Amino acid sequence: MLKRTLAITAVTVALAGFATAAHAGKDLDAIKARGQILCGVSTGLAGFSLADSKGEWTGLDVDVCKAVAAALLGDARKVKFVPLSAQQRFTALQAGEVDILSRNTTITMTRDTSLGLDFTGVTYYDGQGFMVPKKLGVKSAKELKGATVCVQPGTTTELNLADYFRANKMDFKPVVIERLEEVEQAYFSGRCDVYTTDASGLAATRATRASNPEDHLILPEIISKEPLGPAVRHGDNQWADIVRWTFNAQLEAEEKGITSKNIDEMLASADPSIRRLLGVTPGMGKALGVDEDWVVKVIRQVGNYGEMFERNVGKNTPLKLDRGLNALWTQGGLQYAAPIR
Ligand SMILES: N[C@@H](CCC(=O)N[C@@H](CS)C(=O)NCC(=O)O)C(=O)O
Repeated sequence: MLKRTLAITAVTVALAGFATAAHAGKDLDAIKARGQILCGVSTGLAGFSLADSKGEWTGLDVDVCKAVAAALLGDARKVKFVPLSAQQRFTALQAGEVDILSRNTTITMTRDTSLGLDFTGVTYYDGQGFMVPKKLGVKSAKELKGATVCVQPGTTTELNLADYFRANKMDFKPVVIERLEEVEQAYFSGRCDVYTTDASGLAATRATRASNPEDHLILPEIISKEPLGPAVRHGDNQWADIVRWTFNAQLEAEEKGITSKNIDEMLASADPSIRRLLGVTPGMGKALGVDEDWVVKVIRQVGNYGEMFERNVGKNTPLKLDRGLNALWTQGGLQYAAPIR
């Protein structure tokens, strides 16, 4: 019995040593020394990441980085946003120009493996769609044989487009343009019959760039799975953990009914899981290497997942998106956080 206890102690000591080593991640050290997170976002897509005339960024992808800054640095404003095109984004992350990529990026096997990235969760479950001018009279993607299709390079969109037309034995003419504004312009000026991207992107483009949104139809077919989420590069597991658990905490807060409005009352809750999440019962902050009230800072400054969703892309925004797949698992959706314990 004593032997066994000693053996367990030895393992525990070894694990503790390992945990300390993992704490010395170079990316996390650099962020702390800088006092700011470098967050790669898109060049400007309403609802996800868009800068106003004063250079203030808003959007769901923007809030993901703000939440991490609140958890780690105590202040959601300690983020510098770096706009990146689809084609620039992975090299920028690999080269250390940004610490995190939060830019409607689809998790795929090649990106996770060959590109040396780690995706930490799905912040928006999406799928690829098509938009056409109503005057074309097209009602289904199956009628797009021979169409000219506007698409951005370096995206899953470009690959799915080719797969879909091939699988349906249809030919098409791709018009491949790197800059978002230019690809949108090409579509609206009639250079292409069709514009294809993630359905959320179609909603954003139609609502904010069309001279009359009513003139455009988003076709019913969703041709792919596009689980969008933040990514970090390989090499600093603790930094990846902070990004991963900040988002899980925002989901868990929504599940427990904790919002930026009621956070003070919630701090007095007797529910053990709420007390643990909010650090009233300490332990989770220490485990992650951040302050015990990390989730309080996130919720107070950015809100829970539902608040973040509604503020940026929900029913009362130009995008008017339903929660759909992004509802919590308790409401028929896919958003399901691993337990914080
Ligand atoms: N989710 C797809 C597509 C992402 C993507 O780049 N979409 C375009 C069209 S919605 C975009 O965000 N463009 C913004 C930009 O180029 O700054 C991917 O990860 O490849």
